[in-house]
Amino acid sequence: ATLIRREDYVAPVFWIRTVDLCFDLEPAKTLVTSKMRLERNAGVPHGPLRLHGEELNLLRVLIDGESVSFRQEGHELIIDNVPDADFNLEIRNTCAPEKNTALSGLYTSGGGFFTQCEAEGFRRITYFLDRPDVMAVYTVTLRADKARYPMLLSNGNLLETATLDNGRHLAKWHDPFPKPSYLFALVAADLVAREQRIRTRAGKDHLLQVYVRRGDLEKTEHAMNSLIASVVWDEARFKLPLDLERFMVVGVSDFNMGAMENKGLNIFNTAALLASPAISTDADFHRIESIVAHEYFHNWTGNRVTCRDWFQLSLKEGLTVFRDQEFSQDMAATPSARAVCRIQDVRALRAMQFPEDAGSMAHAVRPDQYVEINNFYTATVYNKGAEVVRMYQTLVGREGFAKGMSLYFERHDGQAVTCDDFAQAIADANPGSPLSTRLDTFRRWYSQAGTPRLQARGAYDADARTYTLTLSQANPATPGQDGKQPQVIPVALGLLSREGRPLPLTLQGEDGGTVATERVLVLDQAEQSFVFVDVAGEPVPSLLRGFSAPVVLDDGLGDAELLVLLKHDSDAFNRWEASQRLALARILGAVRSGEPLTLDAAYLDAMRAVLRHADLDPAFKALALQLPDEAYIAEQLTEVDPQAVHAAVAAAQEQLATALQADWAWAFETHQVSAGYSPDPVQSGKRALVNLSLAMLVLNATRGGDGVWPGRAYQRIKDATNMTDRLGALSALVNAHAELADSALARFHAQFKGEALVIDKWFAMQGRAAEQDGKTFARVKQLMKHADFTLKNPNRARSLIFSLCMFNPAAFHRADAAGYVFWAEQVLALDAINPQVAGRLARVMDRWTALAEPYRGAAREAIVRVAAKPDLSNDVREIVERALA
Ligand code: HT7
Ligand code: ZN
Repeated sequence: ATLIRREDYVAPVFWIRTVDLCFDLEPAKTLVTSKMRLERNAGVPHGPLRLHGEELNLLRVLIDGESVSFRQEGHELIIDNVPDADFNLEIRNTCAPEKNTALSGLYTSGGGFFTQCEAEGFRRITYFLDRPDVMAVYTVTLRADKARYPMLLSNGNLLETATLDNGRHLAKWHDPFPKPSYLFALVAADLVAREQRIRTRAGKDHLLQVYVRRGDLEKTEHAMNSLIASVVWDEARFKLPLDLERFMVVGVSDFNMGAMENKGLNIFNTAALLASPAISTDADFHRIESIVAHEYFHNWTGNRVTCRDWFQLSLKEGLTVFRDQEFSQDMAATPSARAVCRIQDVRALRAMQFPEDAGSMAHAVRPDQYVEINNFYTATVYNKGAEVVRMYQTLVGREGFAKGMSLYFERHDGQAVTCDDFAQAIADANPGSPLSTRLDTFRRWYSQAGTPRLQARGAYDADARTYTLTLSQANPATPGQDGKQPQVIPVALGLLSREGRPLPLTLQGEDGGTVATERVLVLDQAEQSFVFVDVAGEPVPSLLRGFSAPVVLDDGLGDAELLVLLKHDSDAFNRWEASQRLALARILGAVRSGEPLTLDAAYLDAMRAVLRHADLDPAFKALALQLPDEAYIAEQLTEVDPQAVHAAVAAAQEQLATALQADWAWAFETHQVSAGYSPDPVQSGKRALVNLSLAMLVLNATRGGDGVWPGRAYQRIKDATNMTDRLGALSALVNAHAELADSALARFHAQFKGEALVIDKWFAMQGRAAEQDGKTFARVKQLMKHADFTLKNPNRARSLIFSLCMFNPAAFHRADAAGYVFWAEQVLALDAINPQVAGRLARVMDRWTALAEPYRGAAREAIVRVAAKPDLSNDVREIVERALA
């Protein structure tokens, strides 16, 4: 395996300007003819032409119509003698789509052909300069059996169709936009489309199409509405119009990730596309909207301006996640619903990215090296990358950021560029801003891995009426990186009086005219102090509002201050944060002391007050009353005993259920939705609170409380008119290991037999069920033998195996090591089928060195066992070797 380093980047020796591809599609053997126009890159030294190719059968190579000598070395086709002037290169090869279980390149699924080329899948279709800085104009001809593959799609515009002999037909497509090979796509399948014509603000007409299998058409309405909303939003917010006459979206059920932004032909995992109230939860509707938007937004951030090399991945992914997060917030409309979006994004960041930043795979937002690029589609590149983009906006303001985006496109439209180019454009568009005066320091967000620790301490001087806030930062060492330098940390803050009133914020040296009650301080040194004047009494600081930087904050606040923030903070994010901190302190106290957890009256009363609050949004209440994720709790500990963490969380859950039983019953009864189903924030917020309440009531019933609730949950599963309520009731029974759980699961399975996406949920729910005496683990082992289970479909494999290993720490980390043995077996089994999916599963062990014994030793043994396998994929080998380094 070769280590690829960012600093070794060299521009390509050749450009490919145009490519004419012709496919004769057959599942066992597809013939690919590629005719390219190449040109030497005058800017780099002469060298041979080296094309990438994997798992291909080469038939012929012609230059300007003449056969030419070539060499094949590893995954390269090398041609030493090529003309100095522009020339035509023709290559003919075959590939085997039906054998392609890795789902990278051209593969078959459900009787159709689909492609996935990011990051390096195009080289599994034909020989090419498969790197993002080589951008070509594509013309694509597809030939296939007409009855089996009536739809023949590729990027761009349809030029012609024709009927051929032997029941075959042809379609020819042309994409006028030069693009890197990772954005190429083709689909040949028996599909139907939902269509919508739209006229954009710019007065142009476009055809939007969502292609799916025949029976799924009615599940595409939400995706189409999301797509239309995305087009409208990008034009309004960033003045970025749809640049294609036809924009197609296709669903496929075998897919490695959520979706792919191929130019004009997005391909989606059906799990990220199909929705109906009967089969999808509110969370599914929300997720689909954001993924449809994400892929659409890539049309500018990724496709029109792409990445120079894969180290720059966050240039498109961090920026596009930021854009989809902003879109979701704007769609949410009310301030409270916006805050709920932000809370959910931060929760995901902390549960996924913080552990990554502290583990064996820690890497910078712009990594310095990789063996397998597929391993770097990470929470750091995506979610921390989005936080970095958010900080630009915080530092230059919303308008300043939009100006920066315009300059970025003015400068780089049609180019393959770097994260530095983006930073420069935002800074240049905002001269004199807190960003442009600190740009070099700000850039450290791209180069330094690890989550910075921000410490804040306040000192009030009653005589001088000043409040001095001292901020300091430190960033712990990560593999290969110690001695980090200070970063730019925007700290949005407010000060509250002890009674909860917002205080005016005037810094020493400013004229007293400033009356803002919220402002942003910029920390760019190891330590800085800020003196607020005219402060009437000792304030309660509300720091890092809206989570203004991806850091761990230590503000030293105790219960009394947190209770003030929980009650009064005008920043909903920090209000939620206070609820989490109160819970976290109690759970960590129990875990660290080894004493059983007992929730105190102050905490329970505060939670009751939140639940019963007259004005708070139900969605917010559900989030505030949810305990922190076990993964996030584990991150606060230097040595983690997952069973002790789980025991404390389970005890907290039970006590919350019992102490607030009457309040949960009240919340359940008073938040029912009677109107027709809509996934909007108001309805979904009520359902979230109702389902949380029901889960608490069922849990309490199984612990000796009011025994009526399991029966009510069972009845609700029968009567529910939407999947959110049905699944909520089912998971209440399953998580509490209620007696009725098994018959409810059987009933649910029978009802949704044949609905693959719902059966995925059925597996996932059992894989994620709260562990109790090893029951969940035993159930998963049993389900691996279920007739509906298969490792070949990534959604299904994830639904059961990942649910256990990734999302159920207490069921996975077993003292008898059976969880780790299971993990090793599944990583190896998956690696033989689909290395990308296996690589993801391998990541579960990233944090093994933080485990307490006996988990630590057993985890190491399992990793060593995987690493010992001689023919591991690069994907898995890189992960396990980094874990053991
Ligand atoms: N840009 C895409 C990332 C991607 C991918 C998608 C599907 C299968 C394999 C893949 N490898 C990389 C998806 C996105 O971020 O929008
Ligand atoms: Zn993306």
